[in-house]
Amino acid sequence: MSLKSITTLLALSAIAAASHTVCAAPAAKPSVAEAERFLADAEARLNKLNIEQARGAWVGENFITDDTEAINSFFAERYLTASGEIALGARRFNGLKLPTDSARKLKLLQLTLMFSDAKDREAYTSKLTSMTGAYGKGKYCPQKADGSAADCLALGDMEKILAESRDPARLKEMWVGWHSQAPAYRQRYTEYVALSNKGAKEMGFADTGAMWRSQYDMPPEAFAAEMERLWQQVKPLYDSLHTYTRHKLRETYGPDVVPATGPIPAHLFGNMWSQTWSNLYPILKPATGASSFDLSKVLADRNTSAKDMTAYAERFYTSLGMQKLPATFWERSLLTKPKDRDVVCHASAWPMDDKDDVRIKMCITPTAENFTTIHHELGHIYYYLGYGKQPYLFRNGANDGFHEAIGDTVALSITPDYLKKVGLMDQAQESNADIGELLQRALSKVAILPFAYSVDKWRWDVYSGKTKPADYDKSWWQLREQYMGMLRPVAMEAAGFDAGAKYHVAADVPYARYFLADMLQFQFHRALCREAGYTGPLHRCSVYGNAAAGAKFQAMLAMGSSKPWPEALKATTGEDKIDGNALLDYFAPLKTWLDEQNRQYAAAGK
Ligand code: X8Z
Ligand code: ZN
Repeated sequence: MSLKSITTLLALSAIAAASHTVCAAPAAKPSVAEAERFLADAEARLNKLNIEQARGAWVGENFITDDTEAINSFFAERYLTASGEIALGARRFNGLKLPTDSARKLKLLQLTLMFSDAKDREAYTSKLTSMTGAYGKGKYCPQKADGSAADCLALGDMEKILAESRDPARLKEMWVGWHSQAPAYRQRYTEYVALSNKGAKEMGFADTGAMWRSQYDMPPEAFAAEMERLWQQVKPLYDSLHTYTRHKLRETYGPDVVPATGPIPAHLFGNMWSQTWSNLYPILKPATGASSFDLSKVLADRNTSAKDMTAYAERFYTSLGMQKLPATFWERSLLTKPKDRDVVCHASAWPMDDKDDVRIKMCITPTAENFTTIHHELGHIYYYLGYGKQPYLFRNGANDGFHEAIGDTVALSITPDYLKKVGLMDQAQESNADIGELLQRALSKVAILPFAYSVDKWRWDVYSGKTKPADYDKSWWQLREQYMGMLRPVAMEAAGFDAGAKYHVAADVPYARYFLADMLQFQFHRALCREAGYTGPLHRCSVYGNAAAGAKFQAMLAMGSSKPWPEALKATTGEDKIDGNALLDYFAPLKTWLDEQNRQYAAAGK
């Protein structure tokens, strides 16, 4: 069937669905064969448009100009037009008894926005691409004392200062400098939210947040309850880490900067969004018994190139039996920040076609944090390659949390023993410093939990209309205080837009995925270590080079989204629920240690 006839068919079925007159001839019940044909056509059409869309987005984010922004929206809009038409057309087959795979495809097709008005569709895509571009171009240009402009700082420059400086005034300046960029697109975001909701409602969802929560093989309310259950499970561990961190920050910055109780100013955590605190490790590390090993220093001293960093990660995956990255990956990826143009530096992984054109876009520098992130990005890449043979609609993660968890699972295997094996750590280096190692990991994996939960709690309320545009910042900081125990370092501004200073808000990428991934990766790690026959403490397990663990992992990657995620989880881990216990077990020795430190501080009256 040609594309044109699909469109005509869809238009007719939409009219039929809208008709309630009793005298109209009843619409013929569609047959299974028709449904199968519809699905095959839809997949072929979307596959083609998706390749175009990926190219438009790639140039849009790699060479930010007004023209590439327009190209990006043009192709995004074409895809959205088709996916909306198809989603509407798919309704005709709802209720028909179909083979399991086809029924699943039919359902997946309808989890989307749909705009019947082309003007809305155009406004929606152009606002989105322009916000992503504005985020990528954002710069803070400090003024010198004499009023003349100093060099402008890009986000990466400011992140480096936040990571390394211990001068609270400088930290505050960087924090405020970056957060003052987002108000420029606050109005656009407000309009974008309204448009997005319109598209969600046309498809039958209460709002866009409800559509996001519907992507998990369960009703949206059940998903929200799951998120809360998981948060309650891990909250005590976060609280212990937060309390310990407060004591250390007070020792560093003094009681005037860090209060004894209540929320802590957000600029002191070594990260622009205070979402991971790894850069505080030198302040927080145990007084005795901690390893003095510093991977960032090793990578920087050796001038490890972006390509070499990526090759370390690739070798981990090939050691598990996965393929080498295709030559085009190396030719087409962007691995370092270009000097002569604006790009969206936020790391991302791209499936460009239905073959093996996969790419990374990341501004890699030789740090331990980037070393982990490149393993994260290759996790996405190997998922793309792993499910590459699935039909279009199943070329996706079992859920988006799975997608985010693959590379993180691999990165949990970056242990001292592994680093020695690949020559990044001296053989003589102490590797019996468990608490320090666990603390270092907790500073990213535990610290991020309330952040990852509350970003979408904020958006769910924005999309539902519970939070009005005038209250964006009020609600954002109410959640930061309640869940993260943090405070805005300076008073709020009338038209502020702090949420927009986070990439995923400006680019409208859902965030609950990282919360789920944080739990899932420990479940996967435990299962893979078991598969490898490992029985020791989980933080010392590395599955590097283990074929059995690799085969187990690859089987999950190959499934894509062809089955409801609990089945993929069960096949890999034996569990069918996402659960915080694997994470809690992993960090149990650290929890005991943190609680003991906190007891000692309390006993000393601090
Ligand atoms: O955005 C990312 C990845 C790309 S999917 C670099 N992450 C989240 C973030 O940076 O906020 C990874 C962990 C959390
Ligand atoms: Zn990711």
